[in-house]
Amino acid sequence: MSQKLQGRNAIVTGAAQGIGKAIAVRLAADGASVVVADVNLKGATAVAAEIGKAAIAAECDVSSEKAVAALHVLAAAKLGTVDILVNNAAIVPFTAWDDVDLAHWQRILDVNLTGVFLMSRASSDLMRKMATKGTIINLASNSFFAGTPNMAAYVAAKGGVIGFTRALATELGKYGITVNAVSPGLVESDGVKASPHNNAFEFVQMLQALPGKGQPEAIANVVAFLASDDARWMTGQTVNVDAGMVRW
Ligand code: NAD
Ligand code: 4PL
Repeated sequence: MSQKLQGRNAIVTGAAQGIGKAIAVRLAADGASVVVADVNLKGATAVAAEIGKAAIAAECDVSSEKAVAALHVLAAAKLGTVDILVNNAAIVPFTAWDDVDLAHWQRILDVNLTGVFLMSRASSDLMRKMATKGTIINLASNSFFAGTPNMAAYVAAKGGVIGFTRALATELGKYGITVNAVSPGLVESDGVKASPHNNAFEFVQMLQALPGKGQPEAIANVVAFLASDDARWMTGQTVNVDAGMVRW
């Protein structure tokens, strides 16, 4: 593995399992120090132990302004600054339209969109204070382009993430901070494996240009590229990583 991220400090949210775990493992393999943040502290601690001395586990609910502030106090104290923020944490629901009520809608928006705002607000403020030319990478979803069933609030939140990615790139460009998004198709993550989404692989593969089941490492590869200096001239972009399922 190259050491393209040597000396960089990263926060990955939702890194206790699935795609977030693969991203944390990959950024550390590329030389970064990684804060493995998750609402599931036990899982985050296990991932940090697996990575070794380059990782710190931290409990954080990204929908809580207080928890996000505490996470940044920890990151500033232990690492000094944040060079790479990966907003990966999200709830991935399988909820029939008839069950989409206001409570569901608000919870999904709180975690999947407001969580991205709260983390980006705090990390970019720290980056600016420390004059860090950092980068923010958001996990969107190709469900925004496909209008995937059984996740209406989620699809709406991911559309918000893509819009926010564009706006934040404009706001932060003058500080040398880039903001991009990765948009996965269906990925065989821990969460998907444990949900009815696991039954959609056959259907989704009919739409993909490339055969096979999407794996967390395939997403982590592209996040590692966006986190590296190779991507310094890209900002405000959303990159689909979905075996060619949607093309736009
Ligand atoms: P997952 O369910 O396997 O893991 C999500 C992690 O986020 C868990 O560890 C969970 O504890 C954590 N989390 C949930 N709510 C949180 C909160 N409030 N604060 C902090 N952490 C929280 O999910 P995944 O499939 O690995 O998805 C990761 C990201 O990729 C998400 O943004 C998801 O929307 C996106 N994505 C996934 C797929 C897919 O098919 N798996 C497709 C497109 C996009
Ligand atoms: C195509 O983001 O993009 C299922 C579950 N199928 O979470 C997603 C597709 C899922 C998706 C997603």
